[in-house]
Amino acid sequence: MKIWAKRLALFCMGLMLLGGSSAWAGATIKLGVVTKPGSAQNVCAEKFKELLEARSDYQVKIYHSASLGTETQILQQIQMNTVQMGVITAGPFDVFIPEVRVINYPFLFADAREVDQVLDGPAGQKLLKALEKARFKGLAFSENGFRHLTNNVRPVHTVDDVKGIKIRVMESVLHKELWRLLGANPTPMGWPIYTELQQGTIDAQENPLWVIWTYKLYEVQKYLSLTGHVYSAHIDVANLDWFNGLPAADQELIQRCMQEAALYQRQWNRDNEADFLSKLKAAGMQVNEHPDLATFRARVSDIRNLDIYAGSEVQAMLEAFLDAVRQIRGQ
Ligand code: EAX
Repeated sequence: MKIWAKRLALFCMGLMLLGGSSAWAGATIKLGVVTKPGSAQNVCAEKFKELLEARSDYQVKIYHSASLGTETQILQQIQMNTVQMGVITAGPFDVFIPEVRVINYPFLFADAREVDQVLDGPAGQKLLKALEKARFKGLAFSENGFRHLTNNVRPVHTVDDVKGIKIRVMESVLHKELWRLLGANPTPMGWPIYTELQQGTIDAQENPLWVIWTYKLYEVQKYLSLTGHVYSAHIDVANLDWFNGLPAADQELIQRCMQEAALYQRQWNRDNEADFLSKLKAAGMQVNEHPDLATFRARVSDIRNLDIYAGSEVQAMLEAFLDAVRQIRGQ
């Protein structure tokens, strides 16, 4: 009897071990991006897939080109764990986690060097941690890039030229408020927006240069002003509970692969920016490379005192980011 009981116990343990080790081996991770192949999000997602599949038995299935809906909808699916991961523009996160408005604070970063130091330093890590309140595991920051304004109404040199222009903004609290302050007439919409621009439902939009090129917005937008008003990160996330349920070694591997993919992708974006600009000029866009940004800054100088930055947690996050930038500049 005793021997049989022991054997049975061993047999059960064996089954459990087998089950435990094979539960994730070869598992498929669903990863969502809203954009199409060739886009910044896809470059990061594809690099992540390549790295993780080369180093493990995981399979990564990338859902792209709005096949899962807008970025807001992808975030909801990640929360429900019907999709495990995403490379998502920071903008739409700020409805879920108000602290994210801090990364998109207008004119926060002067250049890529400041971006990297802040996002890869303690301030960026604090922000990734804050995502856990909405059940996201923040893995890394890749990038959309600095956002610039395009429109069909008139060349934009000073902030007064923006007055009354119907502009599409992301489904983001910060972006809507920002364009209202600048004097435009903002409408939040998910991505993509080519048809709306073509049909004239909206006159303007703002995005990094790769977007304007890859989505052929030069066909439906005449004027481009290099406003660089907001640095647009992607936040590369997973469902928190799914992630925490993985073996520790797998968690580490997934995090490392995403961090490497993000660094690779940021470099890709920066290496290609000048090229995107010349292509847009060659395609006939009328470009203002040096708009009067002082007029834009003046209009938003009060933004930190508005409701969107109220609340002690958002305030503390904003201080952490502003401090980090001041430190880099030696102020
Ligand atoms: O990444 O919605 C947006 O404006 C995003 O920047 C777009 O998805 C491209």
